[in-house]
Amino acid sequence: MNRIRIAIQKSGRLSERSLALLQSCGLRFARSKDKLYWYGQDFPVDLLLVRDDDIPRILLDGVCDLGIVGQNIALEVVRECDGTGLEELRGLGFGRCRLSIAVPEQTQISSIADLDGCRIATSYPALTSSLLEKRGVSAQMVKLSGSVEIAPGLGTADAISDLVSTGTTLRANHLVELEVLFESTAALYGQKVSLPDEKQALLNRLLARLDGVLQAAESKYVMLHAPRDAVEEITRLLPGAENPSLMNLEGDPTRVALHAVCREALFWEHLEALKGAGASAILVLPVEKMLG
Ligand code: PRT
Ligand code: ZN
Repeated sequence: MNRIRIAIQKSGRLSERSLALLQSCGLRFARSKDKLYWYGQDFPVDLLLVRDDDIPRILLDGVCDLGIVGQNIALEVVRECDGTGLEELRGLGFGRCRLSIAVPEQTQISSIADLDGCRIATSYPALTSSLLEKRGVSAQMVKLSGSVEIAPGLGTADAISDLVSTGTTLRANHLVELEVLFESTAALYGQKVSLPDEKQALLNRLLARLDGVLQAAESKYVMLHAPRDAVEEITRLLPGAENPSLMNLEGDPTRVALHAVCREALFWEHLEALKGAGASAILVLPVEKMLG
């Protein structure tokens, strides 16, 4: 059957962004009553809504072709050894967090090396121990599926390895971040298998749309007026811009209108530098879709 099935998180930090991303690829779904399986309309892509932890297994078992999940979850399964059939197809840039080692405010541990032989509470034992082993540290993993941050206070671990975003949870539990082990974002995963031609063609079409959405999200359309003799310098100052369009300005032969797509983030500092180089009437517009 030439339909693609994608597993996404049913309810949690990744749910809304995962669905919104697929919708911006032009996918629409008929929501079923039990809300676990959504049938794709217009485009043969269906959704399965599940707990995020189940997504790698669902892919490895071939229940779904694609899944959107945090790299933290996928890599834990990969490190556990049976996840080598998973392939990261695209990083998606949302659900950002870091897997960090944190220790009690009062502790003898002051560096990663001091963790040798210590007990570390974590929901990511395989990923944590492999990242520590790369640094020559061998520690004992205490696997917990939640409330990892209370383990040191209970005396069941000397340190924790947990996801951090704002750091509020650590502070509330009198823990300090010792070091970031790994930066994670949500990613689109697939199986490392070859698909029948038609299904592969469908997947390629979906990936091309996804690339268009991801590129557009970073891109900005810039319009400005520039002195004719500063066009080269101004083009150089536009991040990720190629071949701008130039147009004459009626009544002013010394200046031109310049339009360009910037494919990298554009900050106030960039705009200030453009102004410094003689640009005026600078307008920055969002880009909704991009193809080719
Ligand atoms: O029910 P289900 O199993 O599907 O969801 P879940 O509760 O296991 O996962 P959920 O929705 O909390 O997280 C889904 C994914 O979001 C994670 O796998 C990460 O990839 C990503 N993510 C991003 C985070 C965080 N930020 C995050 N801060 N996941 C968890 N946290 C937790 C962290 O474990 C800690 O308890 O938030 C706390 C720390 O947050 P701060 O802001 O206090 O530092
Ligand atoms: Zn989960």
